[in-house]
Amino acid sequence: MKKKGIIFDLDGVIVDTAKYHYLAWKKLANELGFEFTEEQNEMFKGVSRKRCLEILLDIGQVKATQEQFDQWMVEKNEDYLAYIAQMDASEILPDVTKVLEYLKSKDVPIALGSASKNAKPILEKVGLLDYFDYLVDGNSVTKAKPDPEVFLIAAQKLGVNAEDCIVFEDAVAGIEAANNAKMTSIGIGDASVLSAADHNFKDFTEIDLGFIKNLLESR
Ligand code: B16
Ligand code: MG
Repeated sequence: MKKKGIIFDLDGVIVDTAKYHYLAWKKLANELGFEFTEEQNEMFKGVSRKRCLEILLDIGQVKATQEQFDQWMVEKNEDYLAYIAQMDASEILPDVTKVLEYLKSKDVPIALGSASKNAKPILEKVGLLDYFDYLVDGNSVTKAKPDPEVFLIAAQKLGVNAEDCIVFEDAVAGIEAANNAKMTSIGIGDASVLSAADHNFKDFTEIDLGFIKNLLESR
């Protein structure tokens, strides 16, 4: 049996921070004089903060100097951090801890592969940091998903071949990144949106531990 490694995305997989990102972006949009809808926020999932702001300014047709751009990035993040500060274990998505516990019991190495620069404080706040052997986040990558960089670095840290890694992701770009890295991709969310994934589940409550056992024992 080959050694397997597991990689979790953060936002939308472990915790639902998309709602906080949305509120912080919406506040900025409103201050700049335009609306930003939850539907538009879908485009922001798995996308870097900088790219999100570029898209937001396109939506509002707002032109920014470099100085304004940098200032709005900081402003949005400060608002987002205020939401994160309130987080606790109750925000862990259902059955995520069950799967993490199972993986730990089988000594499977676990990494985080997230676009967020706030990944570590979020895992600390919800009390899950100790489950992770390595964190690869927005501070450690140069190329955004769907580039496979974030997951390839995670595989390297885990000491596992890319094709022996299993990735849990909620974003289209994240599934593409996992597929580009030749990893097994598991889509968490709407299967019609994440149709490129190797396996699809609405959330972790749908995942039977036997399914994970089979993945760990395959090939
Ligand atoms: P931050 P993930 C992503 O996290 C979010 O889905 C995306 O909406 C956000 O813009 C990005 O992190 C950057 O987050 O502003 O905290 O650095 O889904 O890759 O865990
Ligand atoms: Mg995500």
